[in-house]
Amino acid sequence: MLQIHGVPISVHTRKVIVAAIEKGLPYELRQVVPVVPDSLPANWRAVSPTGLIPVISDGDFTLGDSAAICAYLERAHPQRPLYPAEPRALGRAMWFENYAGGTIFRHIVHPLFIEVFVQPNVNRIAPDQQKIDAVLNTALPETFGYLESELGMSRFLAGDTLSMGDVAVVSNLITFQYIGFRLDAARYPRLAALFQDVVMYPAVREAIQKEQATVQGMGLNGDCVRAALN
Ligand SMILES: N[C@@H](CCC(=O)N[C@@H](CS)C(=O)NCC(=O)O)C(=O)O
Repeated sequence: MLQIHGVPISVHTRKVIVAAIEKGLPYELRQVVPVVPDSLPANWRAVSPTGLIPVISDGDFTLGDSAAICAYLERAHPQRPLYPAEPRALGRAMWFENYAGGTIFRHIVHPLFIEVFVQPNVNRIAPDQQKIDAVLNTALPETFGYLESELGMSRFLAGDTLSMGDVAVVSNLITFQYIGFRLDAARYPRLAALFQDVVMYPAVREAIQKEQATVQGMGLNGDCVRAALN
């Protein structure tokens, strides 16, 4: 069976879980939390050369990086595609998947997660409000404003059907809200509409439902996905 090493509230692990669910692949989630050193398996660096999650094991094949894993799953299990066939739509889907990991996560979700969750709960130090404000006042409006400007021509970021680009962007927005921040629907109405569409997509919805025990266990705020839980 496909094994996914990671935690479901990780924005990148969630992409892989959604792909497995969408494609009807049975999987086992092996809990690995990189910021909690005690949670790491003994051979972790051999499994994950970067130390990051997610990593999959599929029989004797091991692979890291959510984009590489999702591309692998797409080729190995082409049913219910998550990447468009049309060249420009494929390009856009991959662009937004990349943008989600390289910009939204790296410049917004990761620094905020470090300040509001890791510092107080793992390192036992107070969050740095200046760092939080810098993200909220600079990186966030630039990034969300760009996404807002890219929406409106089509229902999803790469056309009229959901792609991994949408899953990757919304996965960031879910974790961003779990850690206590809000997506301002008045300022970013198209992005907020995309968020609602994607969380209600059946495979995403199932992934969200399955991760609620972790959300509650970590003391996070699941209000943003209430609609997907009913
Ligand atoms: N490019 C990688 C990024 C993976 C990544 O940054 N994972 C985060 C969790 S979402 C992580 O492992 N963070 C732990 C750390 O930074 O030490 C991917 O797409 O899988």
